[in-house]
Amino acid sequence: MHVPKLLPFAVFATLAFVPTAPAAGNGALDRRFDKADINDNGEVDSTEFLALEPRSKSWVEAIYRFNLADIDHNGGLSLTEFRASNGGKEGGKPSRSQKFALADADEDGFLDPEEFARTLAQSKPWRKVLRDFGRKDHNDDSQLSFQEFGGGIVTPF
Ligand SMILES: [Ca+2]
Ligand SMILES: [Ca+2]
Ligand SMILES: [Ca+2]
Ligand SMILES: [Ca+2]
Repeated sequence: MHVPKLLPFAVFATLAFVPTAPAAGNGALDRRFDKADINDNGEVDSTEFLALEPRSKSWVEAIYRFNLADIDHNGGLSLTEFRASNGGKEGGKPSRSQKFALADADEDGFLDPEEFARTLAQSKPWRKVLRDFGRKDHNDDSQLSFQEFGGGIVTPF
């Protein structure tokens, strides 16, 4: 936060205090935040956030909501961001093209099996990931195009 140098101390103290001030009715959410913040640095990063997610959810679904909740895009959720997003539960689900783009870590426009796994339930065994991958990889080049992924003929880029 940018604070002008000549701001009276009292005002500055109030501004600085607001984001961490306990608010009524947030008890359960705040406890969840404390529990999620494993390294106790006052922010829930993506790894800590993923640990909160049920294993039936895919990595891309979780990261999609994490990114929406991370309003200042600093890679972590402050308590304020955590509260505003109801613990990262707001935002719904990514579209197919958003899933594809999120999963494509090296941004080459294709998903390799590891990237593809990010679009499936985290609990899915690797052999099932590979089986699903093989079914979709019609040209057997060990890469899924957006079309093979099931995205239709429109590319996400
Ligand atoms: Ca943390
Ligand atoms: Ca943030
Ligand atoms: Ca890729
Ligand atoms: Ca392919």
